[in-house]
Amino acid sequence: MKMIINKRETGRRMMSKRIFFIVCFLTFITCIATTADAVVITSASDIPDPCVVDFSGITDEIINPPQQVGTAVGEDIVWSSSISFSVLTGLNYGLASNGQWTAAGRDGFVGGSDADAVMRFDFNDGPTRAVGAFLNYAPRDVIESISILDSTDTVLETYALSISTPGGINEGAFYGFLRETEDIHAFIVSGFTVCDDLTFSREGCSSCNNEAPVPEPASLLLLGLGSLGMMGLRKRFSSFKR
Ligand SMILES: [Ca+2]
Repeated sequence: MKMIINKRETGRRMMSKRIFFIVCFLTFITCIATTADAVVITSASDIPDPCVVDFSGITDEIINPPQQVGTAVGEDIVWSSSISFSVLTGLNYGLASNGQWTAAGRDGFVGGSDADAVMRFDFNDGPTRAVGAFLNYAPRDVIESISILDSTDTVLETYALSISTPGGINEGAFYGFLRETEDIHAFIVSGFTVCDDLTFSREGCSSCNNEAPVPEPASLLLLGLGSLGMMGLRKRFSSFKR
């Protein structure tokens, strides 16, 4: 009789330990998923309700930022730069070892024109939850990067770019961010960078194609691991009953 009681007591303790570890594991995963709010995206198709500023219709070179660039999509978007000779251009643009962007091929874009350039796009009609652009740069001894800012100019996320297109013509890569909440007020592009097809999320925008939003990896991971945890818990409860 004593042995049976001891056995039951040991089983109960083991069960409590298992439940404790499973709860700890799920809490840990929830913390990771909550912290990973923004996701770096590498395709314009990852942006829900995309609105695209393609900078087309510029035939010359406009220096002296800031400039209004959102008119074509019915938005107030101001492009500015820390460097006075950054350009909004419809001309050819050399990118050193990464090749060149041409007037005909890219039909207008913006260029930092200096390794220290910090270009920014301010979404003055309201924040967005996703933003990105087609990018390249003339490699210099700096870290070229993209960032997003909230309403107080606090950096929400930043990402170091790595683009290599030796001798390429009009080549580059799309990079941006997707967030769970609509809190991106500005998009920053740093370095001797060029930037075209600024794409952001805006419901009802005139250039939207309303593609279905892509589920975020962090949410999927949480859902998957949560289900696995529940399955394990159920299995252990049923074996304990037996
Ligand atoms: Ca363009």
